[in-house]
Amino acid sequence: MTMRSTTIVVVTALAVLSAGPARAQELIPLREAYARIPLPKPAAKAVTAVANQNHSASGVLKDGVLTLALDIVTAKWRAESDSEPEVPILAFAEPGATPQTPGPMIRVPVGTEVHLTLHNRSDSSLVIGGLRRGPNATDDTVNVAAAATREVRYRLTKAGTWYYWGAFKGTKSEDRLWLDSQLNGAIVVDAPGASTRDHVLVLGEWVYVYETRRQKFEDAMVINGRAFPHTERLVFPQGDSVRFRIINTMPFTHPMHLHGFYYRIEERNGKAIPPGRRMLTNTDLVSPEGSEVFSFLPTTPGNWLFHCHFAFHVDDAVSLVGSPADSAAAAAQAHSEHPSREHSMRGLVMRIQVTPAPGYVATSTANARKIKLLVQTQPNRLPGDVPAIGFIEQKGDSVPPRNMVTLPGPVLELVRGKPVAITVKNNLDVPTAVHWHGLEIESYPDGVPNWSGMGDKVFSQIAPGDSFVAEFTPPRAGTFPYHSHLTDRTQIGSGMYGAIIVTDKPRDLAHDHLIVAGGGGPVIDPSTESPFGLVNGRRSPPALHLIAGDVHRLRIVTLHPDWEVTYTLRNDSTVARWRAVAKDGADIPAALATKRPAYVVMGPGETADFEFQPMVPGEWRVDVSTVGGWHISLPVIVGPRPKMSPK
Ligand SMILES: [Cu+2]
Repeated sequence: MTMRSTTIVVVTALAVLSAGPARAQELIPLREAYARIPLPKPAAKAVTAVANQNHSASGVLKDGVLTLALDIVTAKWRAESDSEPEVPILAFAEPGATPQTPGPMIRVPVGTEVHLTLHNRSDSSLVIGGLRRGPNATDDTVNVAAAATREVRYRLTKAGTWYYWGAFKGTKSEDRLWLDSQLNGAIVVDAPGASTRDHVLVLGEWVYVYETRRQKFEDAMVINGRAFPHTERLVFPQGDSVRFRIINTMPFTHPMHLHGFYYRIEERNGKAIPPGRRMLTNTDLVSPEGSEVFSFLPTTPGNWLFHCHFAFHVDDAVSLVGSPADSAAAAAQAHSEHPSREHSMRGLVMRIQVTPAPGYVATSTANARKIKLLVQTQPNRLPGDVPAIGFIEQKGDSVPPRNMVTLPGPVLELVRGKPVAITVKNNLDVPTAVHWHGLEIESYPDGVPNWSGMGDKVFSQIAPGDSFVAEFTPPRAGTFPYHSHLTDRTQIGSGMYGAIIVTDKPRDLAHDHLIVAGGGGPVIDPSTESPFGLVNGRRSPPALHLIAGDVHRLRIVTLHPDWEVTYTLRNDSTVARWRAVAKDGADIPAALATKRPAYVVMGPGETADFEFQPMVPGEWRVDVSTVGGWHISLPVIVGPRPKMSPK
């Protein structure tokens, strides 16, 4: 995990929570993040920049030479709808054309020579980088003084996906905050014969930090220059394969999650992955300032999402909606709740619609096994006497106490190919929704409020006192999470998550162990060291018991809404070795199913299965920790194999 540069004083709270050089005291109460501040105003001479969906390449390609001119201009831009706040940016533009964010895409066959003219029409001296990939790529930059023109010629010799960027002179791409933050443009260099039928998605952030010590900020996170719900809506026919090229221009990771389908990662950070080593996944951490190229087959029609799984990258923390135009308005709003906070996703989200093939028939869920989950609160359950929000299973007719939850939620043990009907009863006084993360099921039970489903049959949120029956047939054996899909930071953060284990035969609990790390309460006090995380529902979780000499499966489910989580299986002197066997419920390719040091970093929504064979009795532990946040140790006690009883 790469951190934001420690040379800059200003670190956004978002970056602190995701990957920043956080000390505990730098964490702020999230309500402070909502105290709105006045936005900077665009200059009078600024022209309006438009969102660039990267549908076409720019410049003129002739005889192996791309001729391209890029101006850098002072612009104004709306990250959200045309009625939402307009903010100042610098933007790339082809001469005489409308400026764009992200800038014009450079897309050429490998070996193309580029003749690039850069003309800086802004008042600031800038540095442009990322134009080519090489051993010293980060230092391979061009300075362009204010009003100056520079010509550069170079050859793109390696196929891959990355981006060019601009920043104020003397700074680096990771230092950018707001004015220079949208100086990004996709670069795709295609291998000979490669298909260009794909979608290039550039993830960006505009962040205006008002006061560094309290870290008040206004922030927008965008995909191709627009924030959800104004991102492009993608429509694919069922059964027609799709390729995404994800480019992350931010200096921290994003756990990108695709609903409904697995994708296979073909390229990471500009490097192609050989076919035998391509992971099948549905949630993956895109590297800071990195890229990922993957393909998927939309086999099931309906409405789906592709989104970041950090809760605060898909909620109002990354929206300018409601940002005040002046400081008087800011003062008036300073302590008010954001009006839309409870209801909508924002930021790094895209809608995907898959149109049904003729004659499509949904998978039957006849004779489904019935499960009933209640969603409720339990007062004072979490550290700091905070109420938990979570699940509890109702078995038969005996209704569990109304003020009790199970942390994490009950393990849902499902059988591959066998339908279930899970009734979710909402005993909260606010709406909720439940997502069965990673399961390749029909759209309607997928759990995204006002979106999951098809045609007229669309899931709405589960109102207080109401129930929803999610009927589906899990097609794949593996380890999965389930969790709230509404106001994630509050509901997942307070305990509304659990594990689904799909198997072909009952689990051997002596050799099959579950580790669930998730939210343990929303952020309440910046000075508290680690109130936020739970492992198997506890801050001091009970030990796992293993048998020496036997092979054990450890299933890890990561569902903390705000943190990347690191797991290390070790004792005081040694990090153990384990074999990776599955990720996100899918078996990993044989070439990658190797023994390795027992260490893994996971983002929210990811699962991973490992095999561990301790040879002798002893004590181990799984250290579960986050950067600058909480740390929890899970004891692992290896005992001798029980003596066989005589026949
Ligand atoms: Cu994110």
